[in-house]
Amino acid sequence: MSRYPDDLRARLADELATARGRTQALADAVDDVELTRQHSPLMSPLHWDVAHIANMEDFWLVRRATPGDGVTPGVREDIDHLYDAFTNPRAGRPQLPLLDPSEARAYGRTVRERTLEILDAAGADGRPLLEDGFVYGMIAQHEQQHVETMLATHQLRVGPKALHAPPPPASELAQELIGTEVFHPGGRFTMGVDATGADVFALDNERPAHPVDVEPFHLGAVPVTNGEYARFLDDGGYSRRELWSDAGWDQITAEGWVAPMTWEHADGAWYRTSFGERQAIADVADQPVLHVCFHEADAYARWAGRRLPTEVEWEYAARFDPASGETRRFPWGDDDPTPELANLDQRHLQPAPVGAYPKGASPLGVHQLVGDVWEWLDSGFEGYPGFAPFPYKEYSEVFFGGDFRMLRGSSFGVGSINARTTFRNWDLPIRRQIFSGFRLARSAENA
Ligand code: AVJ
Ligand code: FE
Repeated sequence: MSRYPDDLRARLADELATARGRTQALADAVDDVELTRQHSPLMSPLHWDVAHIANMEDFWLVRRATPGDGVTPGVREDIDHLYDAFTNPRAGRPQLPLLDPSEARAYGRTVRERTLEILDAAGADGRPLLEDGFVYGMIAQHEQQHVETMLATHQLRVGPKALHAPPPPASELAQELIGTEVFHPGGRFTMGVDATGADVFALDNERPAHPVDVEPFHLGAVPVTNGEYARFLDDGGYSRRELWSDAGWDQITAEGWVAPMTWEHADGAWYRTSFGERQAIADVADQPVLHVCFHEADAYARWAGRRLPTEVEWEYAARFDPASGETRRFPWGDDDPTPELANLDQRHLQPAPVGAYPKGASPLGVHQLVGDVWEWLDSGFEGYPGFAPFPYKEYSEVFFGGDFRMLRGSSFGVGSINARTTFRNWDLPIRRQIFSGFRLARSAENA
Protein backbone atom coordinates (compact mmCIF):
# COMPACT_ATOMS: atom_id res chain seq x y z
CA MET A 1 0.00 0.00 0.00
CA SER A 2 1.67 3.18 -1.19
CA ARG A 3 0.55 6.77 -1.16
CA TYR A 4 -0.19 8.78 -4.25
CA PRO A 5 2.75 10.87 -5.50
CA ASP A 6 3.07 14.18 -3.61
CA ASP A 7 2.00 16.36 -6.53
CA LEU A 8 -1.12 14.30 -7.18
CA ARG A 9 -2.00 14.25 -3.47
CA ALA A 10 -1.61 18.03 -3.32
CA ARG A 11 -3.73 18.51 -6.43
CA LEU A 12 -6.53 16.26 -5.13
CA ALA A 13 -6.60 18.05 -1.77
CA ASP A 14 -6.59 21.38 -3.56
CA GLU A 15 -9.50 20.47 -5.87
CA LEU A 16 -11.53 19.26 -2.89
CA ALA A 17 -10.81 22.46 -0.96
CA THR A 18 -11.70 24.65 -3.94
CA ALA A 19 -15.05 22.91 -4.36
CA ARG A 20 -15.82 23.17 -0.64
CA GLY A 21 -14.93 26.84 -0.55
CA ARG A 22 -17.55 27.49 -3.20
CA THR A 23 -20.20 25.30 -1.52
CA GLN A 24 -19.70 27.25 1.69
CA ALA A 25 -19.81 30.62 -0.05
CA LEU A 26 -23.14 29.78 -1.71
CA ALA A 27 -24.61 28.34 1.49
CA ASP A 28 -23.33 31.13 3.74
CA ALA A 29 -24.72 33.84 1.43
CA VAL A 30 -28.23 33.30 2.82
CA ASP A 31 -29.67 32.73 6.31
CA ASP A 32 -30.98 29.38 7.56
CA VAL A 33 -34.57 30.20 6.60
CA GLU A 34 -33.53 30.73 2.99
CA LEU A 35 -31.18 27.78 3.09
CA THR A 36 -34.00 25.39 3.96
CA ARG A 37 -36.63 27.00 1.70
CA GLN A 38 -37.47 25.58 -1.69
CA HIS A 39 -36.98 28.46 -4.10
CA SER A 40 -38.45 26.47 -7.02
CA PRO A 41 -39.93 22.96 -7.37
CA LEU A 42 -37.18 22.41 -9.96
CA MET A 43 -34.50 22.77 -7.30
CA SER A 44 -33.55 21.28 -3.95
CA PRO A 45 -33.41 23.42 -0.83
CA LEU A 46 -29.75 24.48 -0.61
CA HIS A 47 -29.15 22.56 2.64
CA TRP A 48 -30.14 19.36 0.76
CA ASP A 49 -27.29 19.99 -1.68
CA VAL A 50 -24.88 20.60 1.21
CA ALA A 51 -25.68 17.24 2.84
CA HIS A 52 -25.99 15.38 -0.49
CA ILE A 53 -22.47 16.52 -1.40
CA ALA A 54 -21.23 15.10 1.92
CA ASN A 55 -23.21 11.89 1.49
CA MET A 56 -21.75 11.19 -1.97
CA GLU A 57 -18.27 11.68 -0.53
CA ASP A 58 -19.14 9.43 2.41
CA PHE A 59 -20.57 6.74 0.12
CA TRP A 60 -17.97 6.67 -2.67
CA LEU A 61 -14.84 7.88 -0.96
CA VAL A 62 -14.80 7.36 2.81
CA ARG A 63 -16.46 3.93 2.63
CA ARG A 64 -14.65 2.69 -0.48
CA ALA A 65 -11.18 4.31 -0.52
CA THR A 66 -10.26 3.16 2.99
CA PRO A 67 -7.40 0.65 2.74
CA GLY A 68 -8.59 -2.95 2.73
CA ASP A 69 -10.74 -5.04 0.45
CA GLY A 70 -14.21 -4.19 1.57
CA VAL A 71 -16.56 -1.32 2.11
CA THR A 72 -16.29 0.35 5.52
CA PRO A 73 -19.29 1.81 7.42
CA GLY A 74 -18.36 5.44 6.78
CA VAL A 75 -19.94 8.34 8.62
CA ARG A 76 -23.74 8.25 8.21
CA GLU A 77 -25.12 5.24 6.34
CA ASP A 78 -28.43 5.80 8.10
CA ILE A 79 -29.25 8.89 6.02
CA ASP A 80 -28.31 7.59 2.57
CA HIS A 81 -31.98 7.26 1.61
CA LEU A 82 -32.63 10.99 2.23
CA TYR A 83 -29.84 12.11 -0.07
CA ASP A 84 -30.26 9.63 -2.89
CA ALA A 85 -31.02 11.92 -5.86
CA PHE A 86 -32.42 9.05 -7.86
CA THR A 87 -35.14 7.96 -5.44
CA ASN A 88 -36.04 11.46 -4.18
CA PRO A 89 -37.30 13.79 -6.95
CA ARG A 90 -36.38 17.43 -6.29
CA ALA A 91 -39.96 18.61 -5.77
CA GLY A 92 -40.41 16.32 -2.74
CA ARG A 93 -37.09 16.95 -0.99
CA PRO A 94 -38.36 19.66 1.42
CA GLN A 95 -40.79 17.12 2.93
CA LEU A 96 -37.99 14.72 3.91
CA PRO A 97 -36.68 14.67 7.51
CA LEU A 98 -33.43 16.31 6.41
CA LEU A 99 -30.44 17.33 8.49
CA ASP A 100 -30.80 20.94 9.56
CA PRO A 101 -28.25 23.44 8.20
CA SER A 102 -25.77 23.13 11.07
CA GLU A 103 -25.99 19.32 11.00
CA ALA A 104 -25.53 19.34 7.23
CA ARG A 105 -22.42 21.51 7.50
CA ALA A 106 -21.02 19.38 10.33
CA TYR A 107 -21.62 16.21 8.29
CA GLY A 108 -19.64 17.77 5.44
CA ARG A 109 -16.77 18.65 7.77
CA THR A 110 -16.60 15.21 9.37
CA VAL A 111 -16.65 13.44 6.03
CA ARG A 112 -13.98 15.75 4.65
CA GLU A 113 -11.71 15.13 7.65
CA ARG A 114 -11.98 11.39 7.00
CA THR A 115 -11.33 11.91 3.28
CA LEU A 116 -8.13 13.85 3.96
CA GLU A 117 -6.94 11.23 6.46
CA ILE A 118 -7.44 8.52 3.88
CA LEU A 119 -5.74 10.59 1.18
CA ASP A 120 -2.81 11.09 3.50
CA ALA A 121 -2.53 7.41 4.36
CA ALA A 122 -3.21 5.50 1.18
CA GLY A 123 -3.08 5.56 -2.60
CA ALA A 124 -3.95 3.27 -5.48
CA ASP A 125 -4.27 -0.40 -4.60
CA GLY A 126 -5.41 -1.95 -7.87
CA ARG A 127 -9.06 -1.02 -7.51
CA PRO A 128 -10.18 0.99 -10.58
CA LEU A 129 -11.93 3.57 -8.38
CA LEU A 130 -8.60 4.53 -6.81
CA GLU A 131 -6.48 4.49 -9.98
CA ASP A 132 -4.74 7.89 -10.48
CA GLY A 133 -6.90 9.34 -7.68
CA PHE A 134 -10.05 8.96 -9.78
CA VAL A 135 -12.52 8.81 -6.88
CA TYR A 136 -11.13 12.05 -5.40
CA GLY A 137 -11.48 13.73 -8.78
CA MET A 138 -14.97 12.31 -9.19
CA ILE A 139 -16.03 13.63 -5.79
CA ALA A 140 -14.53 17.07 -6.41
CA GLN A 141 -16.35 17.15 -9.76
CA HIS A 142 -19.59 16.04 -8.14
CA GLU A 143 -19.35 18.81 -5.56
CA GLN A 144 -18.62 21.36 -8.30
CA GLN A 145 -21.65 20.14 -10.26
CA HIS A 146 -23.81 20.82 -7.24
CA VAL A 147 -22.07 24.16 -6.78
CA GLU A 148 -23.38 25.07 -10.23
CA THR A 149 -26.83 23.73 -9.32
CA MET A 150 -26.76 25.78 -6.12
CA LEU A 151 -25.90 28.85 -8.17
CA ALA A 152 -28.95 28.13 -10.36
CA THR A 153 -31.02 27.96 -7.16
CA HIS A 154 -29.65 31.37 -6.19
CA GLN A 155 -30.74 32.69 -9.58
CA LEU A 156 -34.32 31.52 -8.89
CA ARG A 157 -34.33 32.95 -5.41
CA VAL A 158 -36.36 36.15 -5.02
CA GLY A 159 -35.04 38.85 -2.72
CA PRO A 160 -32.18 41.25 -2.21
CA LYS A 161 -28.85 40.54 -3.83
CA ALA A 162 -26.91 37.89 -1.89
CA LEU A 163 -23.96 37.15 -4.19
CA HIS A 164 -21.27 39.54 -5.32
CA ALA A 165 -18.62 39.24 -8.02
CA PRO A 166 -16.72 41.58 -10.31
CA PRO A 167 -18.25 42.18 -13.76
CA PRO A 168 -16.93 40.08 -16.65
CA PRO A 169 -14.23 41.55 -18.91
CA ALA A 170 -15.27 43.82 -21.80
CA SER A 171 -14.85 42.81 -25.43
CA GLU A 172 -13.32 44.82 -28.24
CA LEU A 173 -14.29 42.21 -30.80
CA ALA A 174 -18.03 41.87 -30.22
CA GLN A 175 -19.27 43.92 -33.19
CA GLU A 176 -16.79 42.21 -35.48
CA LEU A 177 -17.85 38.72 -34.43
CA ILE A 178 -21.63 38.84 -33.85
CA GLY A 179 -23.50 36.95 -36.55
CA THR A 180 -20.38 35.58 -38.23
CA GLU A 181 -19.64 31.92 -38.84
CA VAL A 182 -16.57 29.79 -39.37
CA PHE A 183 -16.19 27.02 -41.97
CA HIS A 184 -15.08 23.65 -40.63
CA PRO A 185 -13.83 21.19 -43.25
CA GLY A 186 -14.80 18.07 -41.31
CA GLY A 187 -13.27 14.64 -41.73
CA ARG A 188 -12.37 11.93 -39.30
CA PHE A 189 -11.47 12.86 -35.73
CA THR A 190 -11.27 11.18 -32.34
CA MET A 191 -14.25 11.89 -30.11
CA GLY A 192 -14.24 11.14 -26.37
CA VAL A 193 -11.27 10.14 -24.20
CA ASP A 194 -9.79 7.12 -22.51
CA ALA A 195 -9.31 8.67 -19.07
CA THR A 196 -5.52 8.65 -19.14
CA GLY A 197 -2.85 11.34 -18.86
CA ALA A 198 -4.30 14.81 -18.31
CA ASP A 199 -7.84 13.47 -18.68
CA VAL A 200 -7.79 10.87 -15.88
CA PHE A 201 -10.88 12.42 -14.30
CA ALA A 202 -13.01 11.96 -17.42
CA LEU A 203 -16.33 10.44 -16.41
CA ASP A 204 -17.84 7.27 -17.81
CA ASN A 205 -19.98 8.90 -20.52
CA GLU A 206 -16.91 10.61 -22.07
CA ARG A 207 -15.28 7.24 -22.74
CA PRO A 208 -13.98 5.52 -24.75
CA ALA A 209 -12.15 7.54 -27.42
CA HIS A 210 -13.53 6.54 -30.81
CA PRO A 211 -13.29 7.78 -34.40
CA VAL A 212 -16.18 9.73 -35.92
CA ASP A 213 -16.68 11.21 -39.40
CA VAL A 214 -17.81 14.82 -39.59
CA GLU A 215 -19.40 16.41 -42.67
CA PRO A 216 -18.27 19.95 -43.53
CA PHE A 217 -20.24 22.61 -41.65
CA HIS A 218 -20.31 26.24 -40.63
CA LEU A 219 -20.42 27.13 -36.93
CA GLY A 220 -21.21 30.43 -35.23
CA ALA A 221 -17.96 32.17 -34.27
CA VAL A 222 -19.69 33.22 -31.04
CA PRO A 223 -22.87 32.27 -29.17
CA VAL A 224 -26.13 34.07 -30.04
CA THR A 225 -26.30 37.29 -28.03
CA ASN A 226 -29.02 39.02 -26.00
CA GLY A 227 -29.18 41.75 -28.64
CA GLU A 228 -29.79 39.22 -31.42
CA TYR A 229 -32.33 37.37 -29.30
CA ALA A 230 -34.22 40.59 -28.55
CA ARG A 231 -34.62 41.12 -32.32
CA PHE A 232 -36.18 37.64 -32.56
CA LEU A 233 -38.64 38.64 -29.82
CA ASP A 234 -39.41 41.97 -31.46
CA ASP A 235 -40.02 40.12 -34.74
CA GLY A 236 -42.85 38.17 -33.07
CA GLY A 237 -40.73 35.06 -32.54
CA TYR A 238 -42.86 33.70 -29.69
CA SER A 239 -46.17 34.05 -31.56
CA ARG A 240 -45.18 32.55 -34.91
CA ARG A 241 -46.27 28.91 -34.78
CA GLU A 242 -44.19 27.92 -37.83
CA LEU A 243 -40.93 28.67 -36.02
CA TRP A 244 -41.59 26.11 -33.27
CA SER A 245 -41.60 22.34 -33.05
CA ASP A 246 -44.84 20.82 -31.71
CA ALA A 247 -43.23 20.18 -28.32
CA GLY A 248 -41.73 23.66 -28.22
CA TRP A 249 -45.04 25.33 -29.06
CA ASP A 250 -46.83 23.24 -26.41
CA GLN A 251 -44.25 24.31 -23.84
CA ILE A 252 -44.32 28.07 -24.46
CA THR A 253 -48.12 28.19 -24.72
CA ALA A 254 -48.66 26.03 -21.60
CA GLU A 255 -46.23 28.15 -19.56
CA GLY A 256 -47.05 31.47 -21.17
CA TRP A 257 -43.39 32.08 -21.98
CA VAL A 258 -42.76 35.18 -24.11
CA ALA A 259 -39.01 35.64 -23.50
CA PRO A 260 -36.04 33.92 -21.77
CA MET A 261 -36.25 33.21 -18.05
CA THR A 262 -35.79 36.36 -15.91
CA TRP A 263 -36.65 38.71 -18.85
CA GLU A 264 -39.46 41.24 -18.63
CA HIS A 265 -40.72 43.98 -20.91
CA ALA A 266 -41.23 47.43 -19.38
CA ASP A 267 -41.61 50.89 -20.91
CA GLY A 268 -40.79 49.64 -24.39
CA ALA A 269 -37.56 47.87 -23.44
CA TRP A 270 -36.36 44.45 -22.27
CA TYR A 271 -34.82 43.88 -18.84
CA ARG A 272 -33.50 40.83 -17.05
CA THR A 273 -32.74 40.01 -13.45
CA SER A 274 -29.31 38.58 -12.74
CA PHE A 275 -28.93 37.30 -9.15
CA GLY A 276 -31.25 39.95 -7.79
CA GLU A 277 -29.95 42.79 -9.97
CA ARG A 278 -32.14 44.26 -12.72
CA GLN A 279 -30.24 44.98 -15.93
CA ALA A 280 -31.39 46.58 -19.19
CA ILE A 281 -30.88 44.10 -22.02
CA ALA A 282 -29.46 47.02 -24.01
CA ASP A 283 -26.61 47.13 -21.47
CA VAL A 284 -25.81 43.43 -21.85
CA ALA A 285 -26.69 43.16 -25.55
CA ASP A 286 -23.31 41.65 -26.47
CA GLN A 287 -23.45 38.87 -23.86
CA PRO A 288 -24.58 35.40 -24.92
CA VAL A 289 -28.30 34.91 -24.28
CA LEU A 290 -28.84 32.97 -21.05
CA HIS A 291 -31.66 30.86 -19.58
CA VAL A 292 -33.27 29.62 -22.77
CA CYS A 293 -34.54 26.06 -23.14
CA PHE A 294 -33.71 23.80 -26.08
CA HIS A 295 -37.01 24.64 -27.78
CA GLU A 296 -36.29 28.38 -27.64
CA ALA A 297 -32.82 27.82 -29.12
CA ASP A 298 -34.34 25.60 -31.81
CA ALA A 299 -37.01 28.19 -32.72
CA TYR A 300 -34.42 30.97 -32.91
CA ALA A 301 -32.30 28.84 -35.22
CA ARG A 302 -35.29 28.27 -37.51
CA TRP A 303 -35.98 32.02 -37.53
CA ALA A 304 -32.34 32.68 -38.41
CA GLY A 305 -32.34 30.09 -41.23
CA ARG A 306 -29.84 27.96 -39.35
CA ARG A 307 -29.89 24.90 -37.07
CA LEU A 308 -28.30 23.92 -33.79
CA PRO A 309 -24.97 22.08 -33.99
CA THR A 310 -24.74 18.38 -33.23
CA GLU A 311 -22.66 17.06 -30.36
CA VAL A 312 -20.11 15.64 -32.82
CA GLU A 313 -19.75 19.00 -34.57
CA TRP A 314 -19.34 20.80 -31.26
CA GLU A 315 -16.60 18.51 -29.98
CA TYR A 316 -14.81 18.58 -33.35
CA ALA A 317 -14.84 22.40 -33.30
CA ALA A 318 -13.63 22.53 -29.70
CA ARG A 319 -10.83 19.96 -29.97
CA PHE A 320 -9.67 19.38 -33.52
CA ASP A 321 -6.94 21.42 -35.13
CA PRO A 322 -7.24 20.86 -38.90
CA ALA A 323 -3.80 22.39 -39.53
CA SER A 324 -1.94 19.83 -37.42
CA GLY A 325 -4.55 17.07 -37.64
CA GLU A 326 -4.41 16.78 -33.86
CA THR A 327 -7.18 16.36 -31.34
CA ARG A 328 -6.38 18.55 -28.33
CA ARG A 329 -7.82 19.08 -24.87
CA PHE A 330 -9.15 22.62 -25.36
CA PRO A 331 -9.82 25.06 -28.22
CA TRP A 332 -6.60 26.90 -27.29
CA GLY A 333 -4.45 23.77 -26.92
CA ASP A 334 -3.61 21.39 -24.10
CA ASP A 335 -3.09 23.77 -21.16
CA ASP A 336 -5.64 23.98 -18.35
CA PRO A 337 -8.06 26.94 -18.41
CA THR A 338 -6.95 30.24 -16.85
CA PRO A 339 -8.90 33.49 -16.21
CA GLU A 340 -7.48 34.79 -19.51
CA LEU A 341 -8.84 31.87 -21.50
CA ALA A 342 -12.37 31.24 -20.28
CA ASN A 343 -15.14 32.51 -18.00
CA LEU A 344 -15.39 29.71 -15.42
CA ASP A 345 -15.40 29.07 -11.65
CA GLN A 346 -18.10 31.64 -10.78
CA ARG A 347 -15.46 34.38 -11.01
CA HIS A 348 -18.13 36.49 -12.70
CA LEU A 349 -21.80 35.82 -12.19
CA GLN A 350 -22.79 36.40 -15.79
CA PRO A 351 -21.48 35.53 -19.23
CA ALA A 352 -18.87 37.84 -20.74
CA PRO A 353 -19.62 39.72 -23.97
CA VAL A 354 -18.75 37.72 -27.06
CA GLY A 355 -15.11 38.01 -28.08
CA ALA A 356 -13.95 38.78 -24.52
CA TYR A 357 -11.58 35.79 -24.52
CA PRO A 358 -9.64 35.97 -27.81
CA LYS A 359 -6.81 33.84 -26.36
CA GLY A 360 -9.32 31.05 -25.73
CA ALA A 361 -10.50 30.86 -29.35
CA SER A 362 -10.04 27.74 -31.48
CA PRO A 363 -7.42 27.64 -34.28
CA LEU A 364 -10.19 28.34 -36.81
CA GLY A 365 -11.49 31.29 -34.79
CA VAL A 366 -14.46 30.01 -32.79
CA HIS A 367 -14.76 31.89 -29.50
CA GLN A 368 -16.06 30.97 -26.05
CA LEU A 369 -16.59 27.28 -26.70
CA VAL A 370 -15.54 26.77 -23.08
CA GLY A 371 -17.11 28.85 -20.31
CA ASP A 372 -19.79 31.57 -20.35
CA VAL A 373 -22.88 29.54 -21.31
CA TRP A 374 -23.76 25.88 -21.82
CA GLU A 375 -24.65 25.42 -25.49
CA TRP A 376 -27.74 23.44 -26.49
CA LEU A 377 -27.13 20.85 -29.18
CA ASP A 378 -29.43 18.92 -31.44
CA SER A 379 -28.37 15.51 -30.13
CA GLY A 380 -29.90 13.08 -27.66
CA PHE A 381 -27.99 11.30 -24.88
CA GLU A 382 -26.47 7.94 -25.83
CA GLY A 383 -23.40 6.04 -24.68
CA TYR A 384 -20.40 5.95 -26.98
CA PRO A 385 -19.57 2.62 -28.66
CA GLY A 386 -18.02 0.46 -25.93
CA PHE A 387 -19.54 2.50 -23.06
CA ALA A 388 -19.28 0.90 -19.63
CA PRO A 389 -20.96 2.43 -16.56
CA PHE A 390 -18.37 3.51 -13.99
CA PRO A 391 -18.66 3.55 -11.09
CA TYR A 392 -22.49 3.73 -11.02
CA LYS A 393 -25.12 3.53 -13.74
CA GLU A 394 -27.26 6.29 -12.22
CA TYR A 395 -24.68 8.91 -13.25
CA SER A 396 -25.33 8.51 -16.99
CA GLU A 397 -26.55 5.17 -18.24
CA VAL A 398 -30.05 5.38 -16.81
CA PHE A 399 -30.59 8.56 -18.86
CA PHE A 400 -29.53 7.12 -22.24
CA GLY A 401 -32.31 7.12 -24.81
CA GLY A 402 -34.52 9.46 -22.75
CA ASP A 403 -36.06 12.77 -23.82
CA PHE A 404 -32.87 14.73 -23.19
CA ARG A 405 -30.83 17.15 -25.25
CA MET A 406 -27.10 17.55 -24.86
CA LEU A 407 -25.29 20.67 -23.75
CA ARG A 408 -21.57 21.33 -24.11
CA GLY A 409 -19.00 23.89 -23.22
CA SER A 410 -19.55 24.75 -19.52
CA SER A 411 -20.99 27.98 -18.12
CA PHE A 412 -19.52 30.72 -15.93
CA GLY A 413 -20.89 28.62 -13.04
CA VAL A 414 -18.77 25.53 -13.80
CA GLY A 415 -15.65 24.64 -11.84
CA SER A 416 -12.49 24.24 -13.93
CA ILE A 417 -12.19 20.61 -12.90
CA ASN A 418 -15.34 19.87 -14.92
CA ALA A 419 -14.57 22.13 -17.85
CA ARG A 420 -13.35 19.49 -20.29
CA THR A 421 -14.32 19.73 -23.96
CA THR A 422 -15.27 16.05 -23.68
CA PHE A 423 -17.57 16.69 -20.69
CA ARG A 424 -21.17 15.83 -21.57
CA ASN A 425 -24.12 17.61 -19.99
CA TRP A 426 -27.79 16.93 -20.66
CA ASP A 427 -31.22 18.12 -19.60
CA LEU A 428 -34.83 18.00 -20.66
CA PRO A 429 -35.53 20.21 -23.71
CA ILE A 430 -37.98 22.32 -21.63
CA ARG A 431 -35.46 23.28 -18.93
CA ARG A 432 -34.00 26.77 -18.72
CA GLN A 433 -33.10 27.36 -15.08
CA ILE A 434 -29.63 26.09 -16.04
CA PHE A 435 -27.03 28.50 -17.46
CA SER A 436 -27.88 27.66 -21.04
CA GLY A 437 -27.45 29.47 -24.32
CA PHE A 438 -26.58 28.31 -27.83
CA ARG A 439 -24.76 29.00 -31.06
CA LEU A 440 -25.89 28.37 -34.63
CA ALA A 441 -24.68 25.98 -37.32
CA ARG A 442 -25.44 25.02 -40.90
CA SER A 443 -24.29 22.24 -43.15
CA ALA A 444 -21.91 23.19 -45.96
CA GLU A 445 -23.81 23.06 -49.25
CA ASN A 446 -21.16 21.69 -51.61
CA ALA A 447 -19.72 19.01 -49.38
C1 AVJ B 1 -24.73 16.02 -15.33
C2 AVJ B 1 -25.70 18.04 -14.55
C3 AVJ B 1 -27.08 16.35 -15.53
O1 AVJ B 1 -27.16 17.58 -11.93
O2 AVJ B 1 -28.41 16.01 -12.73
C4 AVJ B 1 -25.02 15.65 -9.92
C5 AVJ B 1 -24.89 16.03 -12.43
N1 AVJ B 1 -25.17 13.89 -11.14
N2 AVJ B 1 -25.16 14.59 -9.12
C6 AVJ B 1 -27.32 16.55 -12.59
C7 AVJ B 1 -25.03 15.21 -11.19
C8 AVJ B 1 -25.26 13.52 -9.86
C9 AVJ B 1 -26.11 15.94 -13.32
N3 AVJ B 1 -25.90 16.59 -14.66
FE1 FE C 1 -25.47 14.63 -7.02
